[in-house]
Parts: sequence; C-alpha cells; structure tokens
Amino acid sequence: MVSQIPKMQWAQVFEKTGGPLEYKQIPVKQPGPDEVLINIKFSGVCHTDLHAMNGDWPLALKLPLVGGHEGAGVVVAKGELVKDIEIGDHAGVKWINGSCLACDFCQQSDEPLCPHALLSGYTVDGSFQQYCIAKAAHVARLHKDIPLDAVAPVLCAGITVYKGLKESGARPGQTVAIVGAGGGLGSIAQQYARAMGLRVIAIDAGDEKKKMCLEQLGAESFVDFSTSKDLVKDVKAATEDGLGPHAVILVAVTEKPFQQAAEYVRPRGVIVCIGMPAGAYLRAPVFESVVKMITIKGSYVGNRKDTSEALDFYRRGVIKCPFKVVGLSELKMVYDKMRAGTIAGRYVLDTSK
Ligand code: 8ID
Ligand code: ZN
Ligand code: ZN
Repeated sequence: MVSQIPKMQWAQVFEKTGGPLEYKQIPVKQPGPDEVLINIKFSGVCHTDLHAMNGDWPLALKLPLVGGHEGAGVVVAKGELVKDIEIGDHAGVKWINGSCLACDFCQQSDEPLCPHALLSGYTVDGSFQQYCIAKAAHVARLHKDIPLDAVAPVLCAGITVYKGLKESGARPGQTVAIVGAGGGLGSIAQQYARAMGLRVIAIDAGDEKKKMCLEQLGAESFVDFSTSKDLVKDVKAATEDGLGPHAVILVAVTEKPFQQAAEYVRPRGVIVCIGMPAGAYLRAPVFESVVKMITIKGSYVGNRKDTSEALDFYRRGVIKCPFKVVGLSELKMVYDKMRAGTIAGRYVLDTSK
C-alpha cells in the first residue's frame, strides 16, 4: 500500500496573505505516530478558506499554506499509535484537525474551544492537496456507502449548521430564519432544519437562489435582501402570527444582517452567529433586547459527536447538499465567484483534475 503513495502531489498553495494562489507540485508528507495520511478525492470550498487567504481574521495562519477543510478520501498510511482506523477506510478532514484531548474543554467534548486545536487549512495544511495529514482521533469516519463528492460539504458546512441549529434551541414546528440561505452553509442549513422539523424562512438575493431555496431545499418563504424595501417587516410577515422567527441562523459574510436580526427575531428568540465577516461587530438595541428577552450567541463548528450525528443524517438520505464539481486546478475561479456572491450551494474540487 505504502509503495503506491507518490513522492510528489498536486496542491493549491499561497505564500502570503492576499495570495496569489499557485497550483503546483509539492512533496507528500509522512504521518506522525498519532496521525493518518488521507488520499483526498474531493474537497468542498468554504468561505472560511477565502477569509484565510484574505487574512480577514485576527488569528495567525501557517504560511505558506494549503487551504481546505472539507476533504473526503481514503486512508493510505497511519502512524504506529493509530489503532481504530485502517488503511483503505474512508475518512474526512474537517476544520478541527486535532486537539490536545486533555484541556478543560477537550475533557468536556468542547474540542473546538481547545486552546491547542490544530485547524485544517489554517494552522496546518488542509485538503486542497491530494494527500493530507490529520490527527486520527479527529478524522471523520465515513461509511463506504457514502459518495465522497456529495459528502464533502457536510464536513464543515453540514457539521457547523447542524450544531448551530441545536444551539438555537428551536423545537419542531418552530420557525428559523436562515440568513445567507443560498450559500454553502445556508443551503445545507435549510436541509438540516427541515429534517429537524423546523419551518424555514430563507434570506438571500437573486432568482437562482430563490428558486433553489423554495423548490429544492424546503424553505417556505424567501426574502430577497437586495430588493426588499423593509427587510424587518418582510421577515416578520413571513411568520403566521407576524411576531417573527423563533431563531435566526446568521451565515452571511457581510456585517449588516448581524445588525438587523435583533429587530425581527421573535420575543424569547435566539440569534446564532456563525458567519464571520472581516472586522464585523454585532449591534442590537439594548431596549428591545431586554424587553424581548433575546439571546445572541456564537456557534463554532462542532465536536466529534456532532460530526458523527451530522454524517448520520446525511447517510440516512434526509440531507441533500446542492454542489457542483470542478477540478482542484480551478480553485481561483471558485474564489472569484465566491467574492461576487454568485455561488448557489457549494463547489467541490476533484483532486484528480
Ligand atoms: O464554525 C463556524 N462558525 C463557521 C464554519 C464554517 C463557515 C463559520 N463559517 C463562516 C464562513 O467563514 C463565512 O463567514 O460562515 C460564513 C458563510 O460561509 P459559506 O456558506 O461558505 O459562504 P458563501 O457560500 O459565500 O455564502 C454566503 C451567503 O451570504 C449571502 C450571500 O449572497 C451568500 O449566498 N449574503 C450576503 I454576502 N449578505 C447577505 C445579507 N445581507 C446575505 N444573505 C442575506 N442577507
Ligand atoms: Zn468551513
Ligand atoms: Zn484541548
């Protein structure tokens, strides 16, 4: 098996924040004692990867860097301490590449909060390469009956929105507004919300995303933020009693919707912030926040249990992620479309092209 692993591989690399991206050959690395080497077949492209290349966040990244954290593939090598995953198994590289497993947060299965967490495609090289290393304890276990292209977006977008929906506390029959509904996280969020018995108001822009949300993803209504004259009024009006949604899942990449949500969320409602626009601040009127008893919180990816649960929803066939496959060589084109906000759903890269 090991002899089939090449010495060199194709990867998308950038040397400094701001780019440019270079599609080139780099060496394949050997896994450490507690690591696996995964032959990545497909990798989703998350807006986080673009934030990383732009240097949008106040968190240092590894340079030069191979981005990517929605990588699905096959285990081809493993370190001597790895006992519970075998060569030939299917596995996924997610944002949390590894964590210390010993700190206060890791002890409570809150490993995204681990101060020593390794982040795929950010502090360690990620899945925009053909052979990627990850800590065995954290790789997602993928059943062999799951197609590797379709499942890739679940490895970040799916886990994150599933966790965010749980954090919202919304119960079956209640209504959730998904802000940024036509993007990668937003489109999958509608599917998880439906599978969890929630009613969905989708908020985004343009006819392509509107059609996708209403006809494919199960939203009951769509509010176009680019044409609405009074967004707060339109979102409230989309609920039967006009009192607004019980929860708001913010997955947009601009600041404005983070300032608006408190105005349309229902009294006792919960606003879950997931998108991370560069330099953005939250703002909510104190008076309304108090008298409406609003909760505003952040939600950050998911732990290993959220991962297996999110994958289980997918495996049971109740989640369909809209995705388009292009070659790994075409990442720059995907980033151009992402910057323009014209991607409906997710792009998935085929690492063989
Ligand atoms: O763990 C986390 N918190 C986590 C995990 C994964 C991703 C957070 N994220 C973050 C990303 O870093 C990014 O900031 O979630 C955000 C969304 O990622 P994405 O879904 O991969 O991005 P996208 O596919 O570009 O979709 C964004 C959508 O937002 C819409 C756009 O039209 C697009 O469809 N949008 C914008 I820009 N402004 C909007 C507005 N005012 C809006 N939708 C509604 N109202
Ligand atoms: Zn992501
Ligand atoms: Zn830890």
